Amino acid sequence: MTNNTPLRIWITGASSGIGQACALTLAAAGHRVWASARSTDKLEALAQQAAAASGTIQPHPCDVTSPDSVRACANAMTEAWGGMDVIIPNAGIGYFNPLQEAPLQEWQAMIDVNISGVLSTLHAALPSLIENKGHVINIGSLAARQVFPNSGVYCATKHAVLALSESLRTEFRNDLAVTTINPGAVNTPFIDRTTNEELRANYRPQFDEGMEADYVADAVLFAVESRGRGVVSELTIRPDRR
Ligand code: NJP
Repeated sequence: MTNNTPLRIWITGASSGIGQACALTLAAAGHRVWASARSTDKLEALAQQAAAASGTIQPHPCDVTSPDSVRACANAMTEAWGGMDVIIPNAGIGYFNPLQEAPLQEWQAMIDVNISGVLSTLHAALPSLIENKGHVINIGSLAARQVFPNSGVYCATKHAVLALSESLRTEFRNDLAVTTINPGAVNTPFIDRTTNEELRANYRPQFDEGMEADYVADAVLFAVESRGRGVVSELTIRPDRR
């Protein structure tokens, strides 16, 4: 397979931000994108946007906190397209709060989506990926390499994602390419979920001035299309000087 061959790519959390930008960029490059999330109305709009430019984005509902939903989504893709070449388990959330103030439910929600959701997605995708000598592109974070105040559990979940990438890379070195993209602040609705109003207001400008999501998508495209030449195992990208 050359790096020009259209690939079958599953992106979770494709209804917004980085996932949405990856879906559009990869479809514009001629790849077939299986786009999943809970907000199916947004996925339908995305599919229409891609179709208008002759791109293929296939929407499918999927809640990554439900292993049944994840398995059904993976099965639907492999039945429809005969397999999977790339998985991008991008769905992820962050609630920023000092450790002693955070509601336990927020910690649990981050663990459910950012760790258990990624695990369920990988578990469902691996058989087809291994068969096709495919590619795992995990969306880590600067928080996978550094720890910041007010986001300890988020940082812990992203450290877990990086550990999973390294585990996959060492166990499947002959069968899979594994990439971790570690972005700094990206201008998406990500921070709006934070319930601590003071922190949300303090952090919002950093995200407003962050990278645009399509810059992250370009990095993902570079990693995807490096197939046949080498593997981008870890890529850290930060907001530009202003
Ligand atoms: O966030 P946002 P980003 N099941 O809020 C989905 C990482 N990151 O694009 O289900 C399935 O725009 C949700 O879909 P929906 C971050 O950790 C970001 O910025 O329809 N999907 C939506 O599509 C995350 O891993 C920054 O609500 C679920 C998507 O997740 C990734 O980038 C910096 C779901 C979230 O879109 C994308 O984040 C960094 C569920 N249960 C890493 N729950 C940054 N923005 O600065 C949520 O270092 N989703």
